[in-house]
Amino acid sequence: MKKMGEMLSSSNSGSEIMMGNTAVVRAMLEAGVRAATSYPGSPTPEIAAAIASIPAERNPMYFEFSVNEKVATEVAFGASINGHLSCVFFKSVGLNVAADTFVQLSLMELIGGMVVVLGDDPGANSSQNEQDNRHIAHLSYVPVLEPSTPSEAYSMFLEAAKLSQQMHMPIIVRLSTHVCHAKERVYFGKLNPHDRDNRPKFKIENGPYIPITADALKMKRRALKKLEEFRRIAQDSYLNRVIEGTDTSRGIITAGAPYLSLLDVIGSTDSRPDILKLGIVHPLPEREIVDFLSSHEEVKILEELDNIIEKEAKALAYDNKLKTKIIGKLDLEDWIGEYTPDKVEEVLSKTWRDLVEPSKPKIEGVELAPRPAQMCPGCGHRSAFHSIKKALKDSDITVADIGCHTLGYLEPYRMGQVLLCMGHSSGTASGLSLFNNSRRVVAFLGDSTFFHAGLPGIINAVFNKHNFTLIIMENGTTAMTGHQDHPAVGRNFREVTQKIPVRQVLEGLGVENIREVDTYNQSKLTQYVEEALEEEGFKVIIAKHPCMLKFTRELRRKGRPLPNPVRVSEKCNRKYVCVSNFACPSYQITDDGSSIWVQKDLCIGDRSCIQTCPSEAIVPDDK
Ligand SMILES: Cc1ncc(C[n+]2csc(CCOP(=O)(O)OP(=O)(O)O)c2C)c(N)n1
Repeated sequence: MKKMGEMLSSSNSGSEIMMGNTAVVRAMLEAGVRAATSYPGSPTPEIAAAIASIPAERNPMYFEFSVNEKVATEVAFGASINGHLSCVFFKSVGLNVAADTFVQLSLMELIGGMVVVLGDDPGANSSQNEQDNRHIAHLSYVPVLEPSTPSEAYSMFLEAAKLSQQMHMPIIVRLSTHVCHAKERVYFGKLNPHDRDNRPKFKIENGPYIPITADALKMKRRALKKLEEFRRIAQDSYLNRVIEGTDTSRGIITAGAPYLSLLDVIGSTDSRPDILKLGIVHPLPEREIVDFLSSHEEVKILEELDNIIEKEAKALAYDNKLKTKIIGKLDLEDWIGEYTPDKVEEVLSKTWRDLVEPSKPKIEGVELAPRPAQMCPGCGHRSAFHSIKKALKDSDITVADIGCHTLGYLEPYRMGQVLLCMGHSSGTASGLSLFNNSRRVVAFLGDSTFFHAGLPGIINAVFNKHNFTLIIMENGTTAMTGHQDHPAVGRNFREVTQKIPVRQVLEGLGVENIREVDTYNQSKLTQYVEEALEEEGFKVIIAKHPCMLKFTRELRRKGRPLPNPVRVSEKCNRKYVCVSNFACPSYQITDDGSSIWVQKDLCIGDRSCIQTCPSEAIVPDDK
């Protein structure tokens, strides 16, 4: 990490093998970004990790994890209209949370410039959906650059920053999971010191900044005009280019990660179609597309996620009375998911069988052991679900939220029967409790999510007197995305800060019925849930235990030993509660099913399992 930070802040030009996410940070520094903001979410958290690696004295950039993506966007916006180049980055669905703010940005004069780095997630590898944020860019009149490689992530960020500063408009650099995480040698330029003028430049005359009544329409007209100006730039930009092939009757229009997969698939074929590789995917370079279409008989549009370029290309062909056959994606049976080389091979073989034959699987069926997602050994959420389940009836309705605790929906806990997005659980539970006198409703919520999007649902539950039990799974961190601090922790990205305790916030919001318990105190938690479920109204249980993955990592870093693991003694009566109900992955059943043993390298010695054994057979291995 130290080496990475030094490389990122070195004033010399050079080259290094780095991830797309890291390359973006080098570009941020070279471009002179003053303020960067984010809320964590895959595939972009390594951008923050790279920023954290820069020695403080060599980092001129302010960075914060804001409480959610909307606030992050607003902080970056505020910095920009005060004259500072800013950047906000987050995952695909983060744009939904930021949307109310984000859609306004193109109406504003962003005098310092502002780059929005999005981590889209084709294949929904780590998101609750697979959304194509080009739609939101269209809706918001914001240009989109789309790199295919880490090197392009670097150079396109620089280009986006330059254009955004020139045109005072927001520009998206749209990454996808593969580009964020791929590694390659990136050649970077010098890091010249930037003029650090700290005088606030905000002036109302720089605007307009108030989009109300007739001005909202004037501002929309300006935004549309700027987008057209940007289209003219796109027309001549080196970011869109034609790569000539050997088959001049056929062409492919593509962008982003699918371009690399395409090269993999057709690299060695004799008759390669021409390729129009787009780096600017919104607004499209219309003249270039029309030229490309008109000089080919057939053109395949190879794009990941939705068929946005396809629709625009077809409209352009119609307007220009072109006869070119345009082959999109909707005729494919299964067009969703990541455009990996395998997928592109499948797609192209359906389009042009003579060009690409579907290859046989290269590796004959290797059987891998199934590895379902699961909570870590010692996870406080496991103790919570194990205890809560004892208090629930089959008819109860349980509402999941997003975080590590979502895993409670898995066997054997089976809690959390519906999930929309971060922070939905209180609102959804409120709706489920309407006209409902027979089925009790229980909702779950993580502590980072509490601050991110959980508060309005809670306030609404107090305000409108809803009837359900909310269990806040407080583990003192944003565990799922890599342990980022949140407002209850007492640290922000840079320094020790004031703690904003969950309980005090609840009390301040007027929640009267609050219980709080450490989840390792399993019988107490069961009792609290039983009691709360018998009561009317809105009840909150704070079920807390520190994230043990974070805790054990910190111990290891300090060179401190973990407590001894546990073992199963001869008292074991083969009731299998440790495996079947508690389901800590440290417990294993022997192949013949006759006994249970503890995998010592998994057990962290937390001992939360001891109380689960009806035969009292689990003992610390030091006895
Ligand atoms: C809008 C949005 N932003 C970010 C994410 C990524 N993400 C998934 S869960 C989560 C927070 C998890 O933290 P917490 O609520 O404390 O639960 P924990 O994982 O610690 O149990 C985040 C940031 C997301 N899914 N949606």
